[in-house]
Amino acid sequence: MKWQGHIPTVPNVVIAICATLAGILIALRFAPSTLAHENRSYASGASSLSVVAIGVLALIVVGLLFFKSLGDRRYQSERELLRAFLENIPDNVYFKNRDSRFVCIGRAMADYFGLAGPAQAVGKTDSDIFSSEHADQALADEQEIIRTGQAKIGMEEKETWPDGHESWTLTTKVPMKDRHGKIIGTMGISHNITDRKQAELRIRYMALHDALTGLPNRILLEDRLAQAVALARRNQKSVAVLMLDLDRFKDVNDSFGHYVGDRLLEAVSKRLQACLRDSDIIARLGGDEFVIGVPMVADNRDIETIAQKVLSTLGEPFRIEGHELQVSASIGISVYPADGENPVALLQFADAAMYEAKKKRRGIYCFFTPELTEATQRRHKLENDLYRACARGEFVVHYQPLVLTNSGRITGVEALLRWCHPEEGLISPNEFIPQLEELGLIVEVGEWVLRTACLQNVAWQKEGIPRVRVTVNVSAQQFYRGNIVRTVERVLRETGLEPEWLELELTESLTLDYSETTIKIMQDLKRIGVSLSLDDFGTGWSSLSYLRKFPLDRIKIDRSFMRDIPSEPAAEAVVRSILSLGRNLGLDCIAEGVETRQQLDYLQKQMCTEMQGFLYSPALPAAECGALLRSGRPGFMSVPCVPENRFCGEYASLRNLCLPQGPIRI
Ligand SMILES: Nc1nc2c(ncn2[C@@H]2O[C@H](COP(=O)(O)OP(=O)(O)OP(=O)(O)O)[C@@H](O)[C@H]2O)c(=O)[nH]1
Ligand SMILES: [Mg+2]
Repeated sequence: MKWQGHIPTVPNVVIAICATLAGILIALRFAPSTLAHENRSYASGASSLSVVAIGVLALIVVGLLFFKSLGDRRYQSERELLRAFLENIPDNVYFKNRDSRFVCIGRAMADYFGLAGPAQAVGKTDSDIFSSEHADQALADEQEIIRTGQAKIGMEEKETWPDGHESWTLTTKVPMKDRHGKIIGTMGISHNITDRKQAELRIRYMALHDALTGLPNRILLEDRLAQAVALARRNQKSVAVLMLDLDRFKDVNDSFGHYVGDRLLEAVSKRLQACLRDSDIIARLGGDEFVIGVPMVADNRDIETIAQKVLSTLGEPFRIEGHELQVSASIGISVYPADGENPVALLQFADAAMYEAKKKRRGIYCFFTPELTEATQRRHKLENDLYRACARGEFVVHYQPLVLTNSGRITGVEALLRWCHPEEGLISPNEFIPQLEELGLIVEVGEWVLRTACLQNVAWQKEGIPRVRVTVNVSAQQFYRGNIVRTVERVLRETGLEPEWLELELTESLTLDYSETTIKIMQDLKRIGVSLSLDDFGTGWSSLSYLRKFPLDRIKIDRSFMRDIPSEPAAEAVVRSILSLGRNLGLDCIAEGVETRQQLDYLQKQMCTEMQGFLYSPALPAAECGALLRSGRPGFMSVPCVPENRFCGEYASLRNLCLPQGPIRI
């Protein structure tokens, strides 16, 4: 049964007084000497009075003892409850005196502190347990509670431990008062929220950092740049923003796989951090794009020194997963306050300058100039338009004849992608094909080109025109990610073109991956019955070993060698060597970019089988090319270039433009 009502507290002294009084009365009543001389009636009256008094006092004593026992039981039960609470509550519970020394703590808190038991905490302060950073704050909070009498409810406290690790608690601290309402200390309860807090911090970190390199992302970068700009404004200094993009990084992914690509990005980030100062801001915006913010710059010479240092540090070979990778980067630079006031504008201008650097010559840095804004706007517009171009059917395929050098007879046509922009007319493939790659549209568009070229060839064949092979360029993305074998099979089946009339042009850079995968894909393509040619031969590493390994039918000599014939003996020597190499390996050779009679004479002399170039014809719309095929016109033009063709001197095949044209420095 539980006692529900109020139990008066019976001090021991009251019981003692009552018991003493009762004792005195009993003594008086029964002491014979004291009563001997009293008269009998008085004696009998006093005797009965004292008996009554003794009885009353005895009752009082019994009553008091009863209440005391009840009080003791209640006290005992409260102590038990408190003990059970302190022993079992999983949160940290404590009582501290006015000096913020622990008077009592719960078992959980003792465990939390790493103590053998709660008793060990008595007399200790937070500074005996935590680092001073947290202890000072806790002391200040508790002293404020004692001073003001105001509780602190639901505070998030960060605790730093002597070994450096951190924990978080959700704490409520209230003043501890005695029965008279006097504040005698503080008491509190705190719940460990370290897991939740760490998850929150992780989410926050992820929201502000790049997952691969751990560098700040765009959001944090903009924030830091804003701080740098504010600091520079106060000190009349500049801030430089360097937008850095690795050159031909796609090739690393395509040749060695994304795993190696990722490791390279990490290594680049480490090198950047190592070569820059702690105060510099380094961020990764995504892909192979990094940004360096340099606060408090005095003049442009300092910026150039930094850009130069970054380029040369990245120029050192990287050793990744057993591969030695040689990379370069292009940097665009914008400067506060000369170019812009806010981070967004500075980043945009640095980006424009970076594109300019890529356009001029990769591996360099370029400062922003106002003229570049227009170019950037145009690029963004084209990007938007490109998405719609696919749906609206704005792409067309033109065909450039491949002819025998000795007779001028057409043996094939190369399918080349063109974009008829509704406002701007024909747009150079140099402008839009890299964007197709970036936007990830190249696989889709590449398949469309393949299908269109096959359909066109079938149409010409149906007309009875002498049969020629159609050559279609295959981008790296198509080759490795687009399931090219199944695509080619499907397109041939659907268009009805016999495989012998289709040739796929692969670029040398594709084949830098000597992996079994590359060879297997090539062999599967050969099994279908299509022929394979290696484009841009001589511009890459031209490893002779893969020429033997790969099931190729032809090699196409890069136009850059043709350009210097006959003026450059070295170019002649290279072409001669390639032709002889091809002959020895049983491969036909096609010379690209033939524009003059002298070049043709040279090729004839060197017994190069086929050629392609303006000397015979530029790339033509299907109808015109069909007319040329129908006429079977042999011979060559004397004019090196057809004026109405906007891409005079172009060799912008689909693949040529999405893969490197220069030596690949991987
Ligand atoms: N390995 C890896 N590749 C990525 C990642 N994010 C983007 N990429 C690839 O990075 C490449 C970035 O290519 P770009 O900078 O546009 O092209 P690039 O080949 O470097 O050529 P340029 O920059 O024009 O010299 C794309 O192929 C992306 O698929 C990533 O996290 N890891
Ligand atoms: Mg790049």
